[in-house]
Amino acid sequence: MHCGPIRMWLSCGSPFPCGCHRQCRCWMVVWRGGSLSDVAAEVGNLLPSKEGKGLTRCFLLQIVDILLHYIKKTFDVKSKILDFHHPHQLLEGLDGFNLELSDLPESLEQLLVDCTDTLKYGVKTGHPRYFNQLSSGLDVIGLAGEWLTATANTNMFTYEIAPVFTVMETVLLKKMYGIIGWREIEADGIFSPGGSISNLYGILVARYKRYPEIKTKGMAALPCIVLFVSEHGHYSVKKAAAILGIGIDNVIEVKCDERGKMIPAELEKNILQAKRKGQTPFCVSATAGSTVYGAFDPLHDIANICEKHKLWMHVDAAWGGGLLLSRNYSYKLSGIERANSVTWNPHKLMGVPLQCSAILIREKGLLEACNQMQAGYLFQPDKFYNVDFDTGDKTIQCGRHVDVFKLWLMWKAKGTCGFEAEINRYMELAKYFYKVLKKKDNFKLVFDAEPEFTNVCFWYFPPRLNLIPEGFERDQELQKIAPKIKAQMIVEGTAMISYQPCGDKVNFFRMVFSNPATRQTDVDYLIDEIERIGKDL
Ligand code: ABU
Repeated sequence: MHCGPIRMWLSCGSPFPCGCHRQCRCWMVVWRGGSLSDVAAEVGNLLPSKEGKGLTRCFLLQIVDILLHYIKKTFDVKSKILDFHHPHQLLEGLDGFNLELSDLPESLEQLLVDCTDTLKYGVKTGHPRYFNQLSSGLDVIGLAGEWLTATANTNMFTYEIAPVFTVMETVLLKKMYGIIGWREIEADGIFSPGGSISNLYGILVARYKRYPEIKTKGMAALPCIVLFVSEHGHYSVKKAAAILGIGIDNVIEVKCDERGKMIPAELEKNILQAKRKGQTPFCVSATAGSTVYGAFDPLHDIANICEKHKLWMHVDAAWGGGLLLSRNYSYKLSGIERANSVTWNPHKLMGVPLQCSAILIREKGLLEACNQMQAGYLFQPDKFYNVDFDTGDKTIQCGRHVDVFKLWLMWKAKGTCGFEAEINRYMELAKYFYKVLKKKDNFKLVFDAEPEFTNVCFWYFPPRLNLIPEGFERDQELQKIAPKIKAQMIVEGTAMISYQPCGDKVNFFRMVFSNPATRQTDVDYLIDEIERIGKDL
């Protein structure tokens, strides 16, 4: 006997061929009323419908099976990372996968097919050969945390509706202050929707600290304020300046050395120049782990300059923050303890499912003073519990997603040592990758020195390019190589790696390690794959 769910499995290419009765019986036991399609079950038959318990269980168990199938494929190196289609193809519809919304409800069976197809046409970011972004991997405990979070479906603004999560957030923040080297009593923070928003918070609070009147009077009450970030710093610093009404012309880019680290003497020169021009410096945003080169700015030198000129020191450690968990490598962030604010994204190096980013401020009360609006309908001061845990008035948003539980659960599961071991392994993989590339004639490193972080930047030269003398003409050709190789990888679904131009350098690949599933064999595979695709270009 084939019931509805089994038809769904067969049509989506599941591993349950005709001998599916064990699976089939299982569903029948789960939901005694029959299969999903037997009653053309619809969403209205699920809980909280009176008789909905069995059907809900049946539906959710099938969702779990779809996800398990996907997870298994994700970790299988032989499976494709993606089944690429162009946007117009997705919009037009693919093999019954139709994104259009209808006036009438679809059956639950159709929804299961839609869930399967949504994953089918997506990207397996946990695949061992997915190197495309700083955030990658698929952590099963983190995933469980995200499921639980979605099930709880609450809002972080008050203790009243998120008692466990708001207190959990304070526990995590305390842990992070301690790792940075701050005392709990002097620190504050919140989880925000990503590194760009955390950087925005850092600059917002820096400005408020210097000019609290900004909150009531606006920018007209301020002199021409300027801030500094290295030329390799994240673009979100400029975006924050635009959002905050500071203006991107008032973000001064400080020169870097060849490895992408801010040059402290240049910073000081820029500060003095700005003062001479009548501008008012108020903040420096240093970078700990730049996006492309993985560079760490010299934080102690920058802290000295900030202290001398009384400037707020923000450290964008969105990418590099996780390295603080490694006893071998945390020295690269030495000086971070002197920062006034820090961005740290556990969804990057620590592999927490997106999104999970913290803004940490070394002054209690400032976040709230800066952002508080005292909405009487939410933050009643006469509640019967300790309203210090109503953290919503520290934020620029109102509703706030629970980003802490998955991190907390992963920390419980791995311990700090577990994160450390993974991070150390990424550093070793980066060194291995660098050493292999160094020996290969057709690969050239953007800088020939051991990687400072897990980023390794390099060009691939097809043999034809070696015949062209170094210079403009060769660069014009080289510029096209990385995009072509990447395009073919995507179309074939074999690997994913990012590329970009940077300053005067034409397109180069940026390899990055933050995926727990990646092994040395995957690194070797990537190199072979680049050569295979690139040799005739
Ligand atoms: N700074 C956002 C992440 C960029 C990246 O994954 O390459």
